[in-house]
Amino acid sequence: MSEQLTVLETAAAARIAACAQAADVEQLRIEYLGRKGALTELLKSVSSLPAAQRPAFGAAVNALKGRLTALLDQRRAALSGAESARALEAERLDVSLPGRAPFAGHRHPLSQVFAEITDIFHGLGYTVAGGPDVDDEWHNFDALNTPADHPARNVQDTFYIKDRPGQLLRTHTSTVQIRTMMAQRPPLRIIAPGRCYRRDAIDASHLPVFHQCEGLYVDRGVTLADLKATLTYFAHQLLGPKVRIRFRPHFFPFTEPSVEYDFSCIFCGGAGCRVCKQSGWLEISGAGMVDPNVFRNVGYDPEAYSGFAWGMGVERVAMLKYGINDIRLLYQGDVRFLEQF
Ligand code: 2U9
Repeated sequence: MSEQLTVLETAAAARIAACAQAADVEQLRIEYLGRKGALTELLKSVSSLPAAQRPAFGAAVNALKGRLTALLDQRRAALSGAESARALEAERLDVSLPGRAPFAGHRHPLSQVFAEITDIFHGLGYTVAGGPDVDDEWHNFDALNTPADHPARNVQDTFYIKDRPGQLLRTHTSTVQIRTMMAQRPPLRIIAPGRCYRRDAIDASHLPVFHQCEGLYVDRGVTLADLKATLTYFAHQLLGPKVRIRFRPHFFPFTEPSVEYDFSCIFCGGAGCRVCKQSGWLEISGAGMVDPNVFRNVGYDPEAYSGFAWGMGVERVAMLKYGINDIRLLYQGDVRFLEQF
């Protein structure tokens, strides 16, 4: 009998040691110690033995049961340790790797230029003024001393609102300065950034909807020297201290005298390159001393007050600043283009 137990124990120990998974150990526990297991059956058979042998055989089976239970527990513990080690290894994270920065986006280059222009003029004491995109001929043309036969008034150049006589989409933000002057007495220092509309055919430098930032300074004794100093300061703040500015005589109905102003080319320093078409200068826009007729139209006394005004196309400034050669790129929403700025 005890030989039979030794054989069973040797086989069971070998099988337990060979288990590769916790489930195999459980299978062996059932096989040996379960309700119909080998050891359980042996214990049941005790009653069929001669009475003299029963106590020793029962004790031997119970002792074997204890040893097999211990072997099964050890193997199960060893396997669950190995299994969780394998699971941990599979989930291993290298916490020392640099993180992936989330794509946060940034301001559109046009908005960046708007913010820069606004900041610079804030620093000079200007406030931002706004007005409606849909305005009327008086604010857009008449008040600005633009004659009735001026070509800019043509339906080929200006978007008039159907069925609303005299109403139009403003062609410049000068309407904002007119409205502000009508509402406030001098001194006045305002910039008027905003959307404008012109019936232009779309090409690399024109869009029918674009943005301007205009400025107006009215007080007693304001001169062209103030205008020149202001735009020079602006150029230095926007593009750096080496940029030079030049003025060329021009004509606008709303300013007298009028000028066009250029900045020295930021790409070649003025030596001449492809961007400035070898001229050394980048044409920015126009400016001038407010025409006395404009002052009369809004009820300001031109004998008491003088002022200067300037305009600039914000897309043009952005294109010059960032070296962009096609205005349409600013409106295509292509992230590969936009993320460069
Ligand atoms: C008032 C009086 C005068 C605003 C001015 C310009 C010259 C100018 C251009 C900017 C880019 C047109 O769209 S653009 O090509 N503008 O050259 N603008 S003086 O003069 C004013 C404005 C308001 C009451």
